[in-house]
Order: sequence, then structure tokens, then C-alpha cells
Amino acid sequence: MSLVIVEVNGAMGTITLNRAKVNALNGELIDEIASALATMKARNLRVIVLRAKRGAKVFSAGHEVTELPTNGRDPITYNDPLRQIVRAIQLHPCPVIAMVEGSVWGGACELVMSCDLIVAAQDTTLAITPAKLGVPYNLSGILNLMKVVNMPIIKEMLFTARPVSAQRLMECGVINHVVPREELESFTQQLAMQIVETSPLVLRILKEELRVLASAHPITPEAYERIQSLRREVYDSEDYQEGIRAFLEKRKPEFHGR
Ligand code: YZS
Repeated sequence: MSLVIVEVNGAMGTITLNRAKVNALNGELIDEIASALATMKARNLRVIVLRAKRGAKVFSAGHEVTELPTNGRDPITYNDPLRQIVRAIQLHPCPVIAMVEGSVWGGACELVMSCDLIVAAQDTTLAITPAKLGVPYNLSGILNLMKVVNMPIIKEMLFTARPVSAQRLMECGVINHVVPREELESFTQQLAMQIVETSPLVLRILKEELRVLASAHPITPEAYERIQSLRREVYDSEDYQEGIRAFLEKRKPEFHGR
């Protein structure tokens, strides 16, 4: 069975995550999302909705944990599937709307926040979890989160790894709209149709201008190398191994800071 369901309705495309049991983002699922985006780009669609199946309890459980390396390699490199799909969404020429119901975890928060607009059902929650798993999140990922979430909230989310309600995130300007579950599809469709009526050429350039300007955070090679070496200390640590092991053994990790 396909890991995504792809539908086209006029100028609007919909990509529905369809991986049992919790839409964990493995390489295969991400390849299918990327391929759906490429097809929609070739067809010049004007707006795309990324969603989970109707009534989902979990929108996505984040990065497939069994695909995080434990052999001393950087767990989130430039070519990690999560990084690839985030870039594909950011570079996609038309707006992508995340239509979110259910809980969103870890890397799936970055996926959602890389979309251009977010519409969430009332009971949606988002948890950014690297500190729960012991994963040294990478620089471009952190920057992507910073573009969307203000510093006090991103710090709270990163440092506690706890779910935050969509309502609170809407109040902080992270989520565009929170609506009752039963109105989620009609509301999102209406929003999508308003986008379809605007100039695709202007939207394409506006999206690119915003992407380029929001990413304009130059750092020195030395600063970059320093952060990379700090990250390396984490993925070489006992705590990193413990975080992944604890997840697989379905227990709380015991971190010792080494
Ligand atoms: O026992 P089975 O074989 O049925 O498997 C279970 C879970 O182990 C599995 N599963 C996952 N497998 C791989 N990668 C995942 N991220 C993942 N999440 C879950 O799916 C089966 C169903 O899970 P249950 O726990 O039994 O289902 P449920 O009680 O409905 O709870 C669903 C949630 C999503 C709440 C629960 O599974 C959960 O807390 N999952 C972990 C969410 C999480 O912390 N994700 C972050 C992954 N890491 C990242 O995205 C980044 C790399 S980072 O670490 O930096 O944030």
C-alpha cells in the first residue's frame, strides 16, 4: 500500500500521510511525499495541502527512530530524509498548507512548520523532542524552527520536549488557524481556494523572497565548526545511545550527561 495518498482537485493538490501506525517519517515515506510534490510541481498546481488521514490521533510521530544511526555517525545530516523533505517544501513554488489533526512529534514539527501556513484542529498538540531522545538537532533544523517560533516558546518546547497545544501556538503566531475538527477540511479548503485565486507568479516570488530573507543568518566557518563539534560530542555520547535504546525498549531514558 502507498505511504501517501495523492489527490488533485482542480489547482489544489492534497498529500495524505498514510503510513501505519503513526506516520513515522522513514526514508520511504519521505521519498513518496517528495515524489508527490514533484508531480504537483510539474502539473503547475497552485496550492498543496499536507495532511494525515481524517480523524488521525497522531499526525506524525516524527523521524523514524530506527533510522537514526547509532554507529557514531551524525544522526541528522544534510541528506537525511527529513532534511530533504523540509527543503523540498521550502523550495516548492506554490504555498503548502499543513492541515494538522492529532499530535505532532519531533521532526514532524519541523515538517509542519516548514509549510507556508498551518491550520490545526482544536485538540492538536506539537512536541519538539530532541532533548527527550538525546538527539543533537542540526543547525538548519534549529534555524527553521526559529523562523517560525519566538525565542521563549522555542526554548520552552526544546528544553521540556513536552506537547504544547495548537491553541497556545496560535496565540504565539506559530499556527495560523485553530478550528474544530469537524470544520478542519472545509476551512482549509476555503483558505486554499483563496490562494488559488491569486497570482501564481507573484506567490512564487513572494515565497522565495521570504525564504531567502528569513534564512539570512550568516555565521563564520569557525562558529559552524564549533557547533558541529559540540553536536559530535552528543552523538558520540553514552546518553545518545541511551536515548535511542530507551525509546526502543519503551522506557524513560536515564541521562547522565556523558
Ligand atoms: O510497538 P509497535 O511495534 O507497535 O511500535 C509502536 C511504536 O514503537 C512505534 N513508533 C515509532 N517507531 C519509530 N519511530 C517513531 N518516531 C515512532 N513513534 C512510535 O509506533 C507504534 C505505535 O506507537 P505507540 O506508542 O504504541 O502508539 P500510541 O500509544 O498511540 O502513541 C503514539 C505516540 C506518537 C504518542 C507515541 O508512539 C510516541 O510518543 N512516539 C514517539 C514520538 C517521538 O518522540 N518522536 C520523536 C522522534 N524523533 C525525531 O523526530 C527527531 C529526530 S528528534 O528526536 O530530534 O526530535
